Amino acid sequence: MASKRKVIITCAVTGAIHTPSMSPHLPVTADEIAEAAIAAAQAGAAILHLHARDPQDGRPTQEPDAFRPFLSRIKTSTDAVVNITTGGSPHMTVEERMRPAMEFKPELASLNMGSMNFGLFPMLDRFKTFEHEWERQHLENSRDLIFKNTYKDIETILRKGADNGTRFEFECYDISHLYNLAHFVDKGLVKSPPFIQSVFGILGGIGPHPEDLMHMKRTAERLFGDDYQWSILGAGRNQMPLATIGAAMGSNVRVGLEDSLWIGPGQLAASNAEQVQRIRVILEALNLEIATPDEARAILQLKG
Ligand code: KMH
Ligand code: ZN
Repeated sequence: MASKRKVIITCAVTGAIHTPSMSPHLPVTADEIAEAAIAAAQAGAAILHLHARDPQDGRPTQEPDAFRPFLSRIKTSTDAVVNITTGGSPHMTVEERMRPAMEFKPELASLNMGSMNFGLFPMLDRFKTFEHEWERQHLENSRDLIFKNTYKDIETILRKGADNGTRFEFECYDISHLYNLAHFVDKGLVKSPPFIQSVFGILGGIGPHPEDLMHMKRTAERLFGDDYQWSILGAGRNQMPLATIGAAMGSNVRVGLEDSLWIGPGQLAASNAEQVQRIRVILEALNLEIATPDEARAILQLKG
């Protein structure tokens, strides 16, 4: 009997985009992040993509000491692949953003493949009351914000990651980011297979239409042939529909409260695990199997 394709579920647990006033379910403290991540792994996430927050007001932080307590709890309670952000928040400097990945040398880290506008301000139409002033500023200031990922920045992170045995989730928010990745593959700085996280629906990046997804896939195939691993991340309400379309076409998937606070129209997800369970049901209905963490390590050729 032919074996079923294994799909890697990544869960992005808290991120740096959403703010605590938007959802009471967004994990903020180290204990909340650890518990949410462990539950997501138990629900079927093979990879946990992790950011940290200041426990006082929920502000994103790249302070390694803010990561340490939840990393150690996650490592003792799960065998999930730990993926540490180098994106941090678009408001931070690249040096700040790199700190935790350089300190903890994880198997996997994110790497954002181009500079771009990063429009968070449309969320002001939906969310009007904030407990902390920084939350409003975080959205408002994105009108005049460049998420800086120059060639020098990308090369620095690639070289330091290689020294640490860290491989990357290449965050590609637009077609040009695939060409940037191909450039670094050609320079010999990226080992195959690159793990491409195609991001849809961020204002400043490619849109969330299925045609956009097709264009990303066709371009990735033209640039990398069969020699890449593809994953789909749809922002906000696009999360489940795009993950479903992508999975049916051969992609891996990413869910989690970093990317969407929702489980249905107007309905907040109660947890990260709820989104993992939802995509798992969809994948199984598509006759696909969930990759275990060790299967994900083998597929992505991680150091383990
Ligand atoms: N928040 C996502 C759209 C990163 O952490 O490097 C992309 C992201 C960036 O996960
Ligand atoms: Zn992230």
